[in-house]
Amino acid sequence: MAELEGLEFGKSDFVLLDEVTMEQFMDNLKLRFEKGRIYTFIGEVVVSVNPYKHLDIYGKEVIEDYRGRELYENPPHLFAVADAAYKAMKRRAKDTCIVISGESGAGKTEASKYIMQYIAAITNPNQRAEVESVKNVLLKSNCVLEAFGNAKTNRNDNSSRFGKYMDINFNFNGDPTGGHINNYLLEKSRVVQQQDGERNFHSFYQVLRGGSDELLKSLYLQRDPAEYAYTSQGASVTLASNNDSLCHKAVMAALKVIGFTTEEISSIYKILSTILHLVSPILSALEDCFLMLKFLNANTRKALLYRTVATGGGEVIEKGHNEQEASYGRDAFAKALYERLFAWIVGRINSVIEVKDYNPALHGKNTVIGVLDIYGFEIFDNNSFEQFCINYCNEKLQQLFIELILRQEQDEYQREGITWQHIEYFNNQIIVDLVEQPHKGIISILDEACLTAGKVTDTVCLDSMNKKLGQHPHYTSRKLCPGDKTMEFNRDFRIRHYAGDVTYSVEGFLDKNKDPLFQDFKRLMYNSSDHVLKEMWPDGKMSITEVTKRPLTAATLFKNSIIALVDKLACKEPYYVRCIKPNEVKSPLLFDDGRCQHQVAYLGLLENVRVRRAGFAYRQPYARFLQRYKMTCEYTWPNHLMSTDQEAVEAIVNQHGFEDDVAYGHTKLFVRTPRTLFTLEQERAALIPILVLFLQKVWRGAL
Ligand code: AD9
Ligand code: MG
Repeated sequence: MAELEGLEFGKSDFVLLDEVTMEQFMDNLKLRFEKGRIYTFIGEVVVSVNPYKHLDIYGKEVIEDYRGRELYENPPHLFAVADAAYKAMKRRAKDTCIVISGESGAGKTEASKYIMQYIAAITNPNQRAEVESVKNVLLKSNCVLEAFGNAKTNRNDNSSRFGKYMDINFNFNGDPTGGHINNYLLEKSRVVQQQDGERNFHSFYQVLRGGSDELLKSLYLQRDPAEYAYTSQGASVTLASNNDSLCHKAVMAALKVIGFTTEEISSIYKILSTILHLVSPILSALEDCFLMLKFLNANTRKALLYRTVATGGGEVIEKGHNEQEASYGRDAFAKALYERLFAWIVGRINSVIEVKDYNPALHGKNTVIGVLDIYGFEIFDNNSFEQFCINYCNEKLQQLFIELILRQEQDEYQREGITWQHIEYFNNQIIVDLVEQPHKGIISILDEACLTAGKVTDTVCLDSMNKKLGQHPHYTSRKLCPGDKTMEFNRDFRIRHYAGDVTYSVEGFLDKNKDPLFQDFKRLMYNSSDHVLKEMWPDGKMSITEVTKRPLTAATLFKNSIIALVDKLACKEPYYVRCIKPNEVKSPLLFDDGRCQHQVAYLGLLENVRVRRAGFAYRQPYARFLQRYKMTCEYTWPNHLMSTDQEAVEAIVNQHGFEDDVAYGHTKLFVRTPRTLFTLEQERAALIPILVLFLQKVWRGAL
């Protein structure tokens, strides 16, 4: 077993601080970071600080140290949480989930990968081939999803530009039988536009740099990303920390392991090439791509230059694009091609890992561990629709955290009549409402503007928000606050999020929310004889007159998917990893006090410590506690003569001298520290063989 840490490394659990103050919290966090101890507990929550350097703490021996151990037996680690979630799932047949949160670059994706590696390492001891293959696909899917869904941003060289929730299914043996991935809101605007210093999705650079000469030739591609407008806008085509060429080979290998066919892999790269060529000045190269994807015909050029519209009278007419409309249509097409490609890849992986033929009667209950790695809170210089969605998602997750960790806990103490000093925390429900409330919330106002016929501009929509939300304490804009020069008239609005103020520019909001893609493109793709491409565009089947029903807007679709996600998480036993980014410059040495303190504050970590410290780690109904531990006390074994179960439980507690560590609720016993239960468990384990021997003798008539 790993040595528990000495005091020179600070307190391994924030619950052990002398006083719960921001100062002590920060001192401990900093001390531990400087000593290379990046993980610290708050009870069962792990706080992690990105080390920005390789640490030798994820190897096989370390995995063995944590395997099957109790949380407090080892120093804090992701593996401890992964093991706790796994144990709960296996021993108590509970669905569990691990929610990893923190801002961009805080280390969420790395954490999720270590957690998956841990689960893979401790399962399937008998090396059954079908389980090994499921594990392999689950692990390999990361590499593919990162290639297509991650990009270099100014905050993180490998920033996830989509949210990911992965369910891993287990059989009654505790071995993985399959899984399912949900992806959320890929930042598709990146396909056509990148800020200074940023890149498009990794996949483009990987194929350009790592594809064989033959592949590139067959795709009509030049090797240099600077050749293409979509891969060179951010003027940052190389990654210091990543080798595109090697990654391409790894992705190709992963695609094959997962089970993508040669035809499918070929279609994926043809689509990437087509996207790059959409902005090529050489028309013939673009037409070659269309040919390659088998949709070049008389309609192709028409789809790019015209749009078919249904008039009010049901007549169908063709309308020529002006230059601006044509390039708008082209960009929308490029974004949609990539988005559909990504969604299709996720769906294809799911089709391989989904649990097939699971028979609960035969295999026992199918349980799940969910791992959530979703974009953290974002505050950029320029915040647009994407940041609005991402930050709304974080509000929802914070709400879940409050609900599960802060509120339910306190509610239960109250219900059970335990003396309890209520702990104040900021409840962000009011901000969630500001965004999602029907009729009154920002999303509703946006949708209404999108549905209104005629020219409703972003500015008109902003006016409407100002009118409806002017009184809201978490909403403001320059019009409402004319003296505030940090916002622009008729363009900006500001939300006071739980994590801080964010100013959004409303420019482009309506367009991104409507997310229109002319039906002509969809039909064209659907009619391609490239099966893979066709599969991505099932809605291209509809005729123009069928399309009149308006699809849901991007914000509403996102809202619905996040509400479904929260529902999914809420019915599982949650485990939390709270990631902190120590500095803005990716340095392993720098602990930026201000930045860290800000994150600790908005993640609600101090409140978390307070609730935890005042609270009780374990609780059990009296009858269950008694059933399990009655053998450890002479007054309760084999049966007690007291008038209630509670009295019998008191007898056990008193005999062991645990009086100060427990409280008696109306129906349950509350235990403050895990060590108490651990001692009882050990005693029970030591007694069982003696009891078995005793019972065997009774049966044999020897006694
Ligand atoms: V984003 O919201 O997707 O932009 P993440 O996912 O929170 O962000 P990520 O896990 O990608 O951040 O971490 C950023 C970088 O920090 C990684 O590429 C590593 O270089 C570095 N990192 C993070 N965690 C660790 C770690 N445990 N050990 C070493 C780490 N380096
Ligand atoms: Mg990430």
